[in-house]
Amino acid sequence: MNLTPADLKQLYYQMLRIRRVEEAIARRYAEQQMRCPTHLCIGEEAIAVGVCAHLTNQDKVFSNHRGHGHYLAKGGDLPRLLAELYGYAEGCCGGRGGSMHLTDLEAGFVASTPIVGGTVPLAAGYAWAEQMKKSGAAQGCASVARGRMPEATNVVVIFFGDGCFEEGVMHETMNFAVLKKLPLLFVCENNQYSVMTPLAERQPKRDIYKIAAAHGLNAVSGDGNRVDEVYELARIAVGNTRNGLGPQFLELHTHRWPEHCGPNEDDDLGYRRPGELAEWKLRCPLLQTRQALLDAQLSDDAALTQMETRLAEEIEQAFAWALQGTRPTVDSMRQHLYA
Ligand SMILES: Cc1ncc(C[n+]2csc(CCOP(=O)(O)OP(=O)(O)O)c2C)c(N)n1
Ligand SMILES: [Mg+2]
Repeated sequence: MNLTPADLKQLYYQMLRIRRVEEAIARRYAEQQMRCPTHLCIGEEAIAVGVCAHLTNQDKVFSNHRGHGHYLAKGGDLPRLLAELYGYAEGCCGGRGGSMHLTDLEAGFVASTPIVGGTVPLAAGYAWAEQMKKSGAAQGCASVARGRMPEATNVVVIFFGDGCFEEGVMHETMNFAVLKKLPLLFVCENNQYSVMTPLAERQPKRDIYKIAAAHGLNAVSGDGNRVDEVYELARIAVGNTRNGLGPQFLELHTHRWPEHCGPNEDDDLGYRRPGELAEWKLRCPLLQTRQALLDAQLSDDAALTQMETRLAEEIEQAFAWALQGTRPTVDSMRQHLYA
């Protein structure tokens, strides 16, 4: 393992930050001020954090409808995320997109969209552009002609779910990415469900990562609730991608705790196996990491409480800023439209 004590503490902090932000959104949702559909990632935080820990500011992330964790882990601005949920012009998407259209170009978080699979080919296109820039093709081979060695490739990461893996565009994109040897990392968050339908009712019994491998990707699977495991698998996959070994694929097993869309729990609906949610809660990525930190005496109760206080303050301030937002004006309605 290449994980230092400082890294582990940082990973825990980032996961806790996402968890507390999501919980605060869930609490505030009942006030009826946020009117956009909101898909929370509580229970799945380790994947975004463990992968994004290896990305530079130049690397890019594309995400899906469940994107808050990816956005925050990549360094997206928290107050502007919250303003977006409230539909204010100060939001990261000008208040026009809501929870499922996030962007923070400065942080390298390019886009999330609600159309399942919609961002997958966009990420491939971005990776292709990065590859062309590196080879000099995009500048008419100027850097190659001058004999300059191009720098290591920037990496593009696409996060998506097990349901998305069933979209045709997913397979077209994997095929194209392998063909062109794109610097693209596919991260499948396999939480076993697409809305309320379990994987076993949607696909024959087989491993998702093996299908990716059949497309020619370097593909592995792992425990998406162990941030140390995600971190290690992502370290190798990001390194391979950066060093020109072509597209890589991670299938990470996890579980979403809240309802598919909205701030509540929905275990009473009965689409999960009895006891399934409780089992996953025992495997909480935060609990496991917290225990590891305490067991190895890398942290103590006082330090962890201080972390909580710091985060509570940050989140409260971010909400206070977001709530002072203004509505987009009516005369701006036709801006940013393409026809
Ligand atoms: C093309 C398309 N089909 C259907 C939907 C409705 N829909 C929204 S999220 C979702 C489930 C996606 O499941 P998965 O990719 O596993 O992500 P998860 O919600 O489990 O994180 C569906 C079917 C959609 N938004 N877009
Ligand atoms: Mg799913």
